[in-house]
Amino acid sequence: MILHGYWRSGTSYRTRIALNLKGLTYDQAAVDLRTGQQKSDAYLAHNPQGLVPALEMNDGTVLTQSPAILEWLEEQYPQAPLLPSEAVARAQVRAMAAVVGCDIHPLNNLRVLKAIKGLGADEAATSQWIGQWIHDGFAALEVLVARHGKGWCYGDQPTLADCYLVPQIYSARRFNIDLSAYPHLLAIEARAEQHPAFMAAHPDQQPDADPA
Ligand SMILES: N[C@@H](CCC(=O)N[C@@H](CS)C(=O)NCC(=O)O)C(=O)O
Repeated sequence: MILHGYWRSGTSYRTRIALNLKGLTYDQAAVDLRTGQQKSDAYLAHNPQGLVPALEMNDGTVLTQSPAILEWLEEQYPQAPLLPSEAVARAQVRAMAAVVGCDIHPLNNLRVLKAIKGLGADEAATSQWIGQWIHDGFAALEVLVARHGKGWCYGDQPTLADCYLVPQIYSARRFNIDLSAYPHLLAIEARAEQHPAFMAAHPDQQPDADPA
């Protein structure tokens, strides 16, 4: 498999975590978002939406949209399950993932930030916008993790929810968001820093990492 992605992209990061948790090997093809490579003809052939990630299978089939990719991985590779066995618990894990995937990340994505800047938002207004959606979602997740977590977002094993949360915390740190109000989320971040699948998925560990 080839993961087309970008080292600092949260959606690529969440996909790498899921692949690693399942013990799958994959190659990576870097799509440089800074230079607009996601809009190149070559990449648009993989994903007409011009967004990363895309997962190319060995037979050439390409999957897009990280939620669909993660659900496919879960169905195709049931080892190290990312979802609990009970239906209500599965819905609760998916709900936690959706707080990030539907209600935080899309509002702070590169193209959305470019759009609000294009409408006249300056740096301060853009930072306020970013912080608003992160705090809104993290406040709810803090309650949910306190309720359901026993070391991870849900229970004592990493689930889909952790695949989404950890990259969003990384992104919040890049945006200098004060996370002190979220001790349960910070405990998961600390745990992920010690977990091999999360460590290997970290942006700084990727072949295209360019922290300069
Ligand atoms: N819902 C999509 C969102 C993908 C997405 O927004 N990817 C970002 C990187 S995290 C991207 O490619 N941004 C490029 C751009 O905005 O031009 C998914 O989960 O795969």
